[in-house]
Amino acid sequence: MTGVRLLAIITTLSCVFLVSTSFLNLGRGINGGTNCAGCTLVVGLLEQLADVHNETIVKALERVCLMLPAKLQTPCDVFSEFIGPIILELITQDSSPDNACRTLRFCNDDGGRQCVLFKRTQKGYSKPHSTISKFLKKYPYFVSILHEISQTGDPKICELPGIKDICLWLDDVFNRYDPAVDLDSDGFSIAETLRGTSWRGRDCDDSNHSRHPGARAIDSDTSYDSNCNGIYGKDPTTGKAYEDEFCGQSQPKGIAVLGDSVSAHFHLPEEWFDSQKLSEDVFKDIVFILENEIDWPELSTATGHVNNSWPNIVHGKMDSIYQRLYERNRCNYGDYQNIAVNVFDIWKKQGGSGWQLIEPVDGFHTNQVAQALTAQVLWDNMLKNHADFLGPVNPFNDKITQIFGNQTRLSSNYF
Ligand SMILES: *[C@@H]1O[C@H](CO)[C@@H](O)[C@H](O)[C@H]1NC(C)=O
Ligand SMILES: *[C@@H]1O[C@H](CO)[C@@H](O)[C@H](O)[C@H]1NC(C)=O
Ligand SMILES: *[C@@H]1O[C@H](CO)[C@@H](O)[C@H](O)[C@H]1NC(C)=O
Ligand SMILES: *[C@@H]1O[C@H](CO)[C@@H](O)[C@H](O)[C@H]1NC(C)=O
Ligand SMILES: [Ca+2]
Ligand SMILES: [Ca+2]
Repeated sequence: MTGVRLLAIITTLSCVFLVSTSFLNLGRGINGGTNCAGCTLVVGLLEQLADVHNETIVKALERVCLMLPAKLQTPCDVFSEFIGPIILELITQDSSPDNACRTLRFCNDDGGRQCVLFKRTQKGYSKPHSTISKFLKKYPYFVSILHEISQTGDPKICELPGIKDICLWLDDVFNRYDPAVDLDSDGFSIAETLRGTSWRGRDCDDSNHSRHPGARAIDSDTSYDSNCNGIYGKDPTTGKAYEDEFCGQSQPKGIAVLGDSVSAHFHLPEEWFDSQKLSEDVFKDIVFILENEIDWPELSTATGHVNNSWPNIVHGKMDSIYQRLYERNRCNYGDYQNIAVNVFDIWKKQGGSGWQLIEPVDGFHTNQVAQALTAQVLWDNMLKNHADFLGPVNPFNDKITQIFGNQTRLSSNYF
């Protein structure tokens, strides 16, 4: 049974929703929430595929499955063997995707209402519980897993065999806010994904933590490139260091972006969920994209730095503040950092939970606690890497306080 691998692919995508929301410990939503939405999309896509290509579901799935990169294949097989027969039987019974997922218990009728994504078919809507039980009895292994899961809450797609491995991998990817490859621990990497160069400028020497993008040029970079802008050495005609000659008076400026709403560029390509647009090409880079948490920092407003090489799933060109800084002044090369969610990491290391940094009503934007923490992280980063922007601590501060108190006399705005 290899036919239902596509299901695993798409369910992988659903996992992404799950893992990305579960790392914030957000609520699961009603009617089964993201589990239900994921399942319904999967089954709906299966039905469409068979329809569009006028072939058996198994055939269609086999074809699509071949589009997947190797890394996702084994878990797909495991999952296919587990759930394939169940889904096939459900589809053969002509139930709508909503009902199929209700039968599988990924969707439920919270408060007596059912939320549906697809048109209700006459057949199969509002199946009585006895029919569902009879159906599930044929699949004791599935039921035993459902039962196990329901001890801890609702059935979760991430608990299913095969998908579990994918979710574990994603969990690992999604919980990492520092580069996976960083031999000298300076926060900069030579690998692209896993919080690497897609997120922050490339480390030009991963064995020396004094050399990284945004570092201060040491000895004017006469013999080594310590700020990783690619500029070093001496001009043989003037005898001056190139860093001094070309960059010294140029006021080079990098960009560091914090705060999820500004920097995270999370979105799922519609081509992954549309049976008519599925092709090998739209899945070609799915591993890379997942390893970047579907956040596309390399194409984002703030830190974008590569041409859009996915015209089939990302529409439009890249333009970014970093790109413009670079065009304005070549000395700014590589000096970008997309470090938004590090605030969550720091908070969690202090024993907090992600949801404590989110406004409870809109469920997305950061609250005052997060704003303050972001300011602290931003300040520390400035202090460490760009103290020259801030100017020195004024040695006369104490004297000023001595003479002028808190200076409120001169200002109508107390703070
Ligand atoms: C779909 O496939 C069947 C069997 O292969 C064939 O008889 C039928 O004509 C096809 N329908 C269309 C619309 O191509
Ligand atoms: C590391 O890089 C800095 C700056 O380029 C340099 O001064 C230092 O000697 C280097 N250290 C080693 C061990 O190479
Ligand atoms: C993007 O494409 C343009 C034109 O093809 C090319 O000149 C430029 O070097 C590319 N930029 C990057 C970062 O690859
Ligand atoms: C500043 O000083 C004034 C006058 O001494 C005092 O009334 C006020 O409470 C002080 N404000 C703050 C924020 O400490
Ligand atoms: Ca380094
Ligand atoms: Ca340099």
